[in-house]
Amino acid sequence: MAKRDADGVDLTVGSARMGSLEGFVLERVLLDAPDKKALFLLGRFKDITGEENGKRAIVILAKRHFETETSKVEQLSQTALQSIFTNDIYSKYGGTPPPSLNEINVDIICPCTDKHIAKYSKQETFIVRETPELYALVTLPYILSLPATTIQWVYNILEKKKEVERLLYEDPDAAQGFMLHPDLKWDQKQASELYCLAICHNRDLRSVRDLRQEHLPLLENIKTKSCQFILDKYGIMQDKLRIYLHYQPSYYHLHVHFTHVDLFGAGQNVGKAILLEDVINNLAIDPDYYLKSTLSYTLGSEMDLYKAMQSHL
Ligand code: M7G
Repeated sequence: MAKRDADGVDLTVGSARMGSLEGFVLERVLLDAPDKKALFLLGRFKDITGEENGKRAIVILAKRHFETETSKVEQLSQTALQSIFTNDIYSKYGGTPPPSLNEINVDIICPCTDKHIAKYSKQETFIVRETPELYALVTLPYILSLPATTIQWVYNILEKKKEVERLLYEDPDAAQGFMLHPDLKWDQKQASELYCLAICHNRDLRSVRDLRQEHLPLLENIKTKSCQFILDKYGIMQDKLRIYLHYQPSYYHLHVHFTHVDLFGAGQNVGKAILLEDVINNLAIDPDYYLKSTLSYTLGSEMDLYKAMQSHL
């Protein structure tokens, strides 16, 4: 009998949710990302009977940044050293820190879809110029064709079925309210790596393309209340926060990214991130800015949206 959680979701993915990656059978390395010190793997979890034809999964392994708390740094003196070379006053070693300082972050998507595999696979990147006509002809039909399940995790958060204990702040107003959560990518160890996500309660807004001047109170509300919360809890001022939306996002339910300004990663690329302040400014100047504008962004050659655009050129 399959083991299920409170929502009836099948938990029998090998031994992953039971405490180890033992049942994971590697199919291939999707992506090796030295900049993120991360490895993206595709494979299958053995099913409960030990057969290898279990659910397909993506496993993302990422090395953690050092914690700077004094007690943690002091423990690093227990690091075992293996000499690589010495030359005059210079020497290099391989080091093995104590196990408690040697943990990695492990993210699992199981079962994963072909879209997840495309998203995390090595691929060529192209710049796309999306006119309002191209949006209507290709992008919007693509978004509408996506199964509702792709944003189930968002609704689980909004309905307080999942990540309840991780909720940082909520404004429950249906039109202008939102929930602030730590992003999946943040392990909450260091404020200098802060990454939060503000998810609005309004379910009609898919992306920046849907924003009009009437949504300015929502955007201002998200900005003001999230910044105040982050200042109170983490002591980070607004001018140390990079606040942005993605276009194209991976998930078409409006959300705003809040990251520490010193945190760098692919999600802040020109051609992907649009600063919230710029969105607010553009809508203040022209109520229909995002209805009328051509928007340029990057797309990977493996993405379904890129393929759909190619067939219309
Ligand atoms: P996006 O701009 O739609 O796509 O951002 P991106 O993944 O290309 O950036 C979605 C954000 O939601 C990302 O920063 C993800 O790390 C984050 N995220 C994704 N999932 C599935 C979850 C989740 O289950 N919980 C939380 N807290 N964050 C998630």
